[in-house]
Amino acid sequence: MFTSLKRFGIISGLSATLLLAACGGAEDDASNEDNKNSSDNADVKYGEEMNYAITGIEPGAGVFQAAEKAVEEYGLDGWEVQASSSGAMATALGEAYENEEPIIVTGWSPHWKFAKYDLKYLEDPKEVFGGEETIHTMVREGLEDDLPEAYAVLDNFEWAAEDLEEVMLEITDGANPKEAASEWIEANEDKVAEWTEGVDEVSGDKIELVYVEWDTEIGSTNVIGTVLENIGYDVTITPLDNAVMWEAVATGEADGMVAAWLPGTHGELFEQYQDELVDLGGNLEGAKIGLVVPSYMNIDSIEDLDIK
Ligand code: PBE
Repeated sequence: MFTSLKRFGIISGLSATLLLAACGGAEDDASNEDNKNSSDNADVKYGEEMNYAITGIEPGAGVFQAAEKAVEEYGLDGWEVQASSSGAMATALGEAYENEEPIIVTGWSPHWKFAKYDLKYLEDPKEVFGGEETIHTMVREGLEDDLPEAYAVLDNFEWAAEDLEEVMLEITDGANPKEAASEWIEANEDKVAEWTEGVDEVSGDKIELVYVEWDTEIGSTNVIGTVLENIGYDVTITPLDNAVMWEAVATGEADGMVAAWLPGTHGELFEQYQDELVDLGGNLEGAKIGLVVPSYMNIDSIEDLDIK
């Protein structure tokens, strides 16, 4: 399923986007070439057309809070980051894209939207959105003693942006998240074997992972949850709000999560809870957040947004 040429093309395209996004310098060069007169951009008045609204996601998300900070720091008077959900943001983006209308969304990578649409991050010279991030795995204190096999698997869990993108694309194309996870696991036995190497099977021990219904986390949590199920765990995955997810692991109500974006996006939550949970380190490198627009928009930087 993942090997069809079309899909391969989409995934390679996405990887290139991430690569460019990851090396800010290269991206800058490319967009400057596309848009020789960046001073032209200053004349483009998108604000009114967009009702001075940035299409946000859940207000508890780090990227939402960073977007509000950006409005402040760039002096975008009159602009508002509208609370929504990740799903509604994606729908709004798809609709605007179809009609070639301007839209600004709070975006992140890895994400399937870069494979489906031609998009770009707005430059962020004040670095309000931070740089490249790593997604960490966090577990509750005591998990190593209570469920050593699960602890080992969660500790070993590590994959590439391209892996998660494959799962996300399947889900956005209509696959049930659990089925997409199982398919990815079947197609990537070698990778999964590294996570479960030397780990004994268990018989029905209960484990609860928490996550937020962001596309990235739906994909990753379903994959690691299914891997744990395959070695014999009785796995529950529970969607929560961002802050509640952190709190649940810190208080030991939940066993773990694979959704901690650091150092920037969830930096404050990490600071708040770091003494009460166990950081198992990165499970994915090269993640990123920012303001994302369709490439057909004649604007390159947050600084170029017109104020009311
Ligand atoms: N996200 C996806 C999250 C982290 C993962 C970028 C929407 C956030 O902003 O908190």
